[in-house]
Amino acid sequence: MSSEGFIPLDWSELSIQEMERNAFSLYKKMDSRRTTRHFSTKDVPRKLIEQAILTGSTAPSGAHLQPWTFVAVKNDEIKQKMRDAAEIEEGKTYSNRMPVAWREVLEPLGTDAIKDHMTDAPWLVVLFRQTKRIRSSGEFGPTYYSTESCGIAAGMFIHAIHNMGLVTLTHTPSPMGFLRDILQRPEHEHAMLVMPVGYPAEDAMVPDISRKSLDEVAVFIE
Ligand code: IYR
Repeated sequence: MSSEGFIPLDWSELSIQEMERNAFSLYKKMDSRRTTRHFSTKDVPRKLIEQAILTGSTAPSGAHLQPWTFVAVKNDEIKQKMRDAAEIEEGKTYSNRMPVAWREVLEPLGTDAIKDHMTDAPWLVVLFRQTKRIRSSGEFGPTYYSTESCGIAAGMFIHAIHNMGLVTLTHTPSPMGFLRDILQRPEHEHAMLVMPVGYPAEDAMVPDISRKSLDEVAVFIE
């Protein structure tokens, strides 16, 4: 491999003890993350949202195309518009589009078509997936693995929000086409997730559920 265009990797080895300490403390931190639908209206400085977006944007991506746009909405009128549109779609989903097999797994989570979080949370961050990019010729070209790339970026954004002491929710109003219209994004951008960000409400509740054990989620072949 030619070294032109490459720089040395900035990396230093940690002891196994340090790695174990870091691994355990990150696990404890991430295991304390919960998704709540109950947000306070307390303001969050824009700087914190910028920092979380920058963290999400460190995600690896297909051909390093970074095929994401994070739209962070604080404007109350726009948030209300987004909520109204989401409630119309979700009203249809919850009342007749949702099959029984889906309903039965959602029931313990207590979700419904009322989207208070979309106007209570001070920020609504919408992650758009870019399906195309501009080539050096000026024409559109495809992006690669944009779903995987944006999924990773969303995970890192969620991590950043939790790490700074705030809460978020991965909300998926469906279908999501209205977000492109309201937020005036180009046709090649597809909304993937709406993430309200803020402080939890004082009386915020979460479902009493647990996570799968290591044995249930992993197979080791040594
Ligand atoms: N999109 C709806 C329904 C919903 C679907 C799943 I899968 C969830 O884990 C939670 C909700 C909503 O956001 O309410």
